[in-house]
Amino acid sequence: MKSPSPDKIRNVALVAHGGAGKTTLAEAILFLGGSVARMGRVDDGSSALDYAENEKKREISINLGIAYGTWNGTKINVLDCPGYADFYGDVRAGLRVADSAIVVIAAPSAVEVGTELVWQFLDQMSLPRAICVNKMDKEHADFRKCLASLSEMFGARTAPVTVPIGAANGFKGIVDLIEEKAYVYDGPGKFKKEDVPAEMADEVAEFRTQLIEAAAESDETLMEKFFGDEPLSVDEIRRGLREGVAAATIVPVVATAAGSGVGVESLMDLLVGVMPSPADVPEVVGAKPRSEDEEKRPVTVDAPFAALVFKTVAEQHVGELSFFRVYSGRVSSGNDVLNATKDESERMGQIHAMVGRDRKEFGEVTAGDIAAVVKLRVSRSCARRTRRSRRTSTPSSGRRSSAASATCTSTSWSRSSRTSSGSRSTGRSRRFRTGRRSA
Ligand SMILES: Nc1nc2c(ncn2[C@@H]2O[C@H](COP(=O)(O)OP(=O)(O)OP(=O)(O)O)[C@@H](O)[C@H]2O)c(=O)[nH]1
Ligand SMILES: [Mg+2]
Repeated sequence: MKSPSPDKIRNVALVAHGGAGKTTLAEAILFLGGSVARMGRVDDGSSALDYAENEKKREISINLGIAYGTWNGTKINVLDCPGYADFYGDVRAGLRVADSAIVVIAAPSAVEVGTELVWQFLDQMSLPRAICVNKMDKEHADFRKCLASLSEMFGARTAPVTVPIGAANGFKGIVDLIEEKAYVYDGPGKFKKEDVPAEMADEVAEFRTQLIEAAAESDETLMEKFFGDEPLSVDEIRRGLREGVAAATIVPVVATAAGSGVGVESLMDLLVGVMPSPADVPEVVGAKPRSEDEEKRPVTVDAPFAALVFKTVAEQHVGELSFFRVYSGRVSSGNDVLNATKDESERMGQIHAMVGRDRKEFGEVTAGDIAAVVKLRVSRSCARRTRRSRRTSTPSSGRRSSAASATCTSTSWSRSSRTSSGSRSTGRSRRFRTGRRSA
């Protein structure tokens, strides 16, 4: 397996109040994304992500779950964050390497304390986000109430992209407002695509106008079309939303019942068509080892290697497994890289793509992607690595090329001024603080 190009990757964190359905949603994404043969469940211990014994026993997520699915040729790396406050360390770890987040809320409860907390985290990190109103099949589920609660709590400009057909026992599926089609479900991935039900015509027209207006506001040419009463194409709506999400002026909303896989396809369409890829976010800025100089690393495969280890776990029969995100360049098993925190050389062990506990061998990991490597000698979570140049691959050679010596250090996210065109910028820069030990 090899990484796709950065524009074909989405690194998305699922965050929420405890029990809102993040892991269930992630399981549906893995199933529809072709990574698991059957959709795992938290309740019967078959979850691919909540696989630790104490997670199975308590039926909650304790660790950050990391897995991927593929949708329309795009690799979606899912970072399933725990919901309970005791485990917020792992939420931070997941958000640190995500390019966007899905905030899951349980439809019967709407915004909860944990929703407010994760929203604050996302604000601090200026992370683009969408909202998933889940559990639409449960009693007291009320989509409009959730939208009102979101606006009231966060003042967010929400733009529903899908709306539910019915609620609670009467929940049948969703209407995709971009496509103007109804998806009537009969289990995960099993649906009939139909015309919008006649009784929902007014509601759909109202929400669709809101959506198109929100999308058009992000782009002058789209705005002209909107005021000229010209219809916007599916691609134009997605383009407008993409720019609005990146500029943090729009928060798209989808309705799901993740437990039965309802509405998850549209969420995956949103991830691929609207949410930012690693190529859409500004290049990383790092501090050169042994110097106060900064160096920028573009998110391209040909740039020197820079990565961040964001989580280290001890796995039975495997040993220590370190999850890392590549910010620039490429790396394969057997490469020598520099741990810039400790100023020591590190040989990359076997690299894997993870689906919860299951591993798939990874040939080469490139810019923007996330993978796991076994048994690193010196690197632990939050250590940063750059590729050692060929000249320095033997410990005795002692010098590094300047290209290889620039490094990414600990992250401090800050908002950057957007480009005047507003395009391709998420409105945040990735700055890596210079708080590193002197060499
Ligand atoms: N009826 C219904 N139940 C759901 C749905 N999604 C999740 N659940 C149930 O809600 C409970 C919690 O689901 P999880 O997926 O573990 O929620 P979570 O947000 O990952 O929980 P933590 O990670 O522990 O915060 C489980 O019993 C799920 O089966 C849904 O769409 N409908
Ligand atoms: Mg969970």
